Parts: sequence; structure tokens; C-alpha cells
Amino acid sequence: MHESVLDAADRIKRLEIQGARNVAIAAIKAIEAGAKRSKSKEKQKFLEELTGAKTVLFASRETEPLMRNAIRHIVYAVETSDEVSVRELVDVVSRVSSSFLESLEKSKEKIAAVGSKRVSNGSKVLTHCHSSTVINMLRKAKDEGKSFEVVCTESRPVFQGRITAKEMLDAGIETTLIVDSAVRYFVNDVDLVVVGADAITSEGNVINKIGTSMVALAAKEARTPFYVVSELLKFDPLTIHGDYETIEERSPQEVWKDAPSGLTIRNPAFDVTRREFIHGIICEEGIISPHSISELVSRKHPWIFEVT
Ligand code: RUB
Repeated sequence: MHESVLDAADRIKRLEIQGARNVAIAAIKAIEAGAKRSKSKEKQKFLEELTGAKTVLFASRETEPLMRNAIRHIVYAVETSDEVSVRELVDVVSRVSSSFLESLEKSKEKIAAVGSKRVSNGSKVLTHCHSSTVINMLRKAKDEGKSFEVVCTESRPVFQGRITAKEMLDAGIETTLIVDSAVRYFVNDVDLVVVGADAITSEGNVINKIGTSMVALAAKEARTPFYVVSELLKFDPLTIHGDYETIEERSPQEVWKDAPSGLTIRNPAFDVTRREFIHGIICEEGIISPHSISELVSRKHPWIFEVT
């Protein structure tokens, strides 16, 4: 296994790299770097290396279909390529990786263009955790000259909300940080809730940072619009075959380092927000109903259902 893959997997596991997009980007770059340094002489061996890298990266975080879709796409391109020379196959990996990264970048900009229209001048927007896609959309709204405030949750146990708060302040946006349990207290006071996504299921349910479903519940009760901001490729194709999205459970140490012995601590990283709580998914194709996700993904990315 090449060091670039092991290193990326380790940084992803430790949350040094966090958020679905950043995880996928790091994994793609690691696969490409590993492929470029491959010592394999035959296609079969090269494929075995790629498959090994795929296994290691998949295991680094379990609830990341964008990363899985990207890696499957790259491996599939090699498997189905007519090329037999390893040098040519490395080029295939580079080409597919670059085009995947480019399309991720384009989607991010399209999402920002669509989503920023929902941020009105003088409004207050609440977000949970740290989503680079949400941040980019809010920055765009700011760049368009809108004046608005952001309320962000701490996002216990590892406080990704602090990253959001710093990035929003850096963008010149008035920002308030609240504890996660204060969401109901503030949600009446905000005009819009926007969150990112780690996974979207075939039924249109969304998996995001633990606590997102509670934010959605509070938003629904307060009649505050709740939007998910996400690339279509966070769709998990396995859910259409009946598989459930696995929810990563992280170390209890993140919750309480020197907890008394005998205490059970549970630390799921994500939860599921059912589609009926979601006003819309702001994606690169526009604002869509969660119900239409499977149909749209099969139209825009039919390959997603082919590769396993
Ligand atoms: C991050 C999180 C983010 C999504 C989307 O959780 O839940 O909302 O990953 O992020 P963690 P992005 O910190 O555990 O990775 O929009 O950047 O893909």
C-alpha cells in the first residue's frame, strides 16, 4: 500500500480532514498519487493495488458515499479500460481523477449560485456543523452584497461549528455561536436553516452530522425552512437495493476523555433526517424535492448504479 493512501486514510480517520467533500478530494488525490508511484508491471497487479487502496480509504470513514462513488468510478475506469500497460492505466487514473475533481468544483459553484438566492438581505441563517458547500454558498451571498447573520452550533463532541464560525467571521459575516441544545431557543429567530450532507438515500432521506435531525425537527415545529445543500453525488446507490447507510460510531473518548469506568458512552457521528422535514435539496441541478433524488441521479450520473 502506498504511503499517500495510508496517510490520507489516517488523516481522514482522525478528522484532520473532515466534511464529505474534503474527504472525497483527499481520497481521490491519494489514489492518484499512489497510482503514479506504483511499481506494478501488470494490469492485474495494478488493479489489486487500487482495490487495496479502495478498501483502506472506504474504512477510514464509513458514512461517505461521495468518496466511495469517486473511488469506484476511478477503479471502474481502470477495470474497463482496453489499455494493458500500467503506464497508460496510470494516465487513466489521472484523467478520471481530474475530471471528477473538476466536476466537484463546478457543482460547488452552481450550488452556491442557486442557494445564495435563498439568502435574503437582512436575514438570519442557522447552520449545523461545518459544511464547505454551505460555507461557499454563504460566502457567495455575502459577495453578492447581501448583509445577513449566521448562527452556528458548536457541533459537539468535536466542535466543527467553531471552524464554521471562524470561516464566517473571516468572510466578514456577523456570526453567533450557540450550544447544540440551544437550537430550539434560536430557531424562531432565524429565517432559514441550511445544512450539508454526507449521504442521501434513494428515499430522499439525508444523513448529516449528529444532531441535524433534531435541528430539522425544531425547524419544522417553528416553521423555519430547512434546506440541505449538497452535490448529487452524495447519493448512496446501495440504498436503492435496500441497504441502509451505515452510521459511523466514533470513540467515546471524543465525548468524555476521563469518563468514570462502567459508564456507557455512545458517539454516533451522523443521524438521518427524514425527507418530510426537508424543504428542498439545493444541488447543482437547482433546488429539488428529496423525492426526486433517485430519478435525477439516474439521469445525470447513470454510471453510479453500474459500479460497485
Ligand atoms: C461534517 C458534516 C458536513 C458534511 C458536508 O461532519 O456533517 O455537514 O460532511 O460537508 P464531519 P461538505 O466533521 O464528521 O466530517 O459540504 O463539506 O461536503
